[in-house]
Amino acid sequence: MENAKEILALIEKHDVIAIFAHGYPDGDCYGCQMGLRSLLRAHYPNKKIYALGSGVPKLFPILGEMDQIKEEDLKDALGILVDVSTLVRVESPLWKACEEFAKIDHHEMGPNDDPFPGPAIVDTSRISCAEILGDLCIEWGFGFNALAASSFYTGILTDSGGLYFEGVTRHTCDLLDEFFTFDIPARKILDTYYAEDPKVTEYKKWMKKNAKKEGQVCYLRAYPKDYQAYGLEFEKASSLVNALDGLFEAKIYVYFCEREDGWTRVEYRSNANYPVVEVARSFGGGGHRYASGSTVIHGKPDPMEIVKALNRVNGDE
Ligand SMILES: [Mn+2]
Repeated sequence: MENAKEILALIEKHDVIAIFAHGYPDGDCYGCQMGLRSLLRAHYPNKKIYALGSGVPKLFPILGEMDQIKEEDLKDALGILVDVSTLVRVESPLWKACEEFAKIDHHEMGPNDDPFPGPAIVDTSRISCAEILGDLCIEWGFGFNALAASSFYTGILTDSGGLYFEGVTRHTCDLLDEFFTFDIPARKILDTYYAEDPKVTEYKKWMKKNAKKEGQVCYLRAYPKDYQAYGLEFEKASSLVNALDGLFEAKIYVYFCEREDGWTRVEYRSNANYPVVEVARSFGGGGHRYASGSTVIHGKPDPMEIVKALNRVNGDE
């Protein structure tokens, strides 16, 4: 890879290197940051190497914490983007303090994105950025260590849905084979990453207890006082419609979650092949055939009218 040499030359040139990732960090971008930081620090003990952004706090005890630095610390720095396609999508605003940039990624650039200002290695066929970075570190002659192997493992396993999604190849497995020459706390990493917040678990119990049934429809209305009692924000609480799945053996379930300003997110689901999208559309929303959404604003339309409309839906074949 031609750009691999160019990026390595930049790494050798700069005494300060900051590794950046995307907002709402996931296992792949955080794993790439932790893995690359660990290998760069091992290989260049005299350089300052930082991983910036919020990371995945649940995994900090296993894979490491993010660095807390100031803009001044990045004088003449190289910024390396991992798992993020453009500077504007980088989570930490500190990227602005860097002098030069490089990028390793598996995302497509948007048609309106500015060209990336530095050498980039992008392969959109890869299941995770960690897989590309793993190859690159081999090409650069950085031996892996247990922390880097565990970090890249995290990226590959989480972005591939546990090797489930399209895009996992023999090569993915070869890399994993390499990583497992180290003692990787594989089960612990994934258990920790996928562990549900206990507040969410408790709120879901409340949801199940308070849901109602009308005809073929299971429905629940939730108000700020309901989810706030469990310490949840609207964004999280309103995303939990699937907690109603299977209740009362209903064909359709619908969840009305109101925000503090009276705006209500309405989520419709059917796991029994009852198409809900037409009803969602008739109330100004849309989505997929069996998973849709709409909104209610200050009680309009009346949520019970939505429940009634859903009771008129017939199942597919
Ligand atoms: Mn990724």
